[in-house]
Amino acid sequence: MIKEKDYGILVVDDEPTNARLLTCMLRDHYAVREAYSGAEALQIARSDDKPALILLDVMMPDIDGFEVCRQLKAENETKDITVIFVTTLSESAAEEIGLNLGAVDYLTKPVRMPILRARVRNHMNLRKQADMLEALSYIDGLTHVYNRRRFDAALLAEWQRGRRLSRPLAIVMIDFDHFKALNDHYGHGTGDACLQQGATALAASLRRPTDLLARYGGEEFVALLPDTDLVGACVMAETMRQAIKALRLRHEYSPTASHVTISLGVASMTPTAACEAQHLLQLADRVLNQAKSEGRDRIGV
Ligand code: GH3
Ligand code: MG
Ligand code: MG
Ligand code: MG
Repeated sequence: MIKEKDYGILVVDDEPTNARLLTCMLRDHYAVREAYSGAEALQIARSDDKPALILLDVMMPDIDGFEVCRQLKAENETKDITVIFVTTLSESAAEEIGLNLGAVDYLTKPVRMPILRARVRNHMNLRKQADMLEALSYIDGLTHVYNRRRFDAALLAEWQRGRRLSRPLAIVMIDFDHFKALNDHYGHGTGDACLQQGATALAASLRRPTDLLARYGGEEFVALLPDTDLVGACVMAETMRQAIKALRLRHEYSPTASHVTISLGVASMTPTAACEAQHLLQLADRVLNQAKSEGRDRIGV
């Protein structure tokens, strides 16, 4: 999920000696990089390897620090980067501008090492707490896989990515068979435990770091598989079907099997402008219903 290496610092100052000084104060505790212009700072902030926190000079010849901050806060990809101004501009009017642009702090040069370290540490801790809360808001409380909220966001993002790169996107819809009967006869506690074990087994079936499993609601789950065609998604679906069977969870009241089984619906398509992501979901849902009506414990395609 969130790794310590994701909490790097970028020091931005057009005067390399100033940047070096700040780096020296922080490098024992953080991975610190340097940029010597506003443009360079923006480029690094927009990259995949973005810093968690930026120490930002104000007066720079190309794009000044205020403008850098304005652009960072205006863009979705960079708005969460913590910005602290470090500048010789000591007037309170400048400080007001900086803070109103969304910076969390404003330090004037020369900075004292203990103060800089303490402020960076405090802001970094706040940032980590915020990230942790956000991560928790994406997790299903019962099964600890992703929730519907996370799935909806991922589906949208992967749909756009697939469209941009003309790559197929696949969905596997998963529904536990005769789950009402399981609850009715063994109790809700057993039903819950079955969903927990089932979710763990389904999640363990995924192969790529970009694959995602979410609880779609109730006893329904969904796997989102970027860069996957129909054949690949069917292989994945069969792996998941077998994984649930292999748990051998007792279900003597199922009309179709003596153990817990799942039905799955598989759909894959290359996203286009003419179509919305919901269409892929509807396709998967339709073939899942087909798998149900054909006898359950099977894959609809
Ligand atoms: P089908 O094979 O057609 O899918 O039959 P089903 O009984 O699984 O389908 P139905 O939609 O009628 O029932 C779903 C059941 O799943 C009903 C509900 O009580 C149960 N369920 C949904 N969420 C939970 C949960 O969080 N815990 C437990 N224990 N049961 C749940
Ligand atoms: Mg400067
Ligand atoms: Mg259902
Ligand atoms: Mg069901």
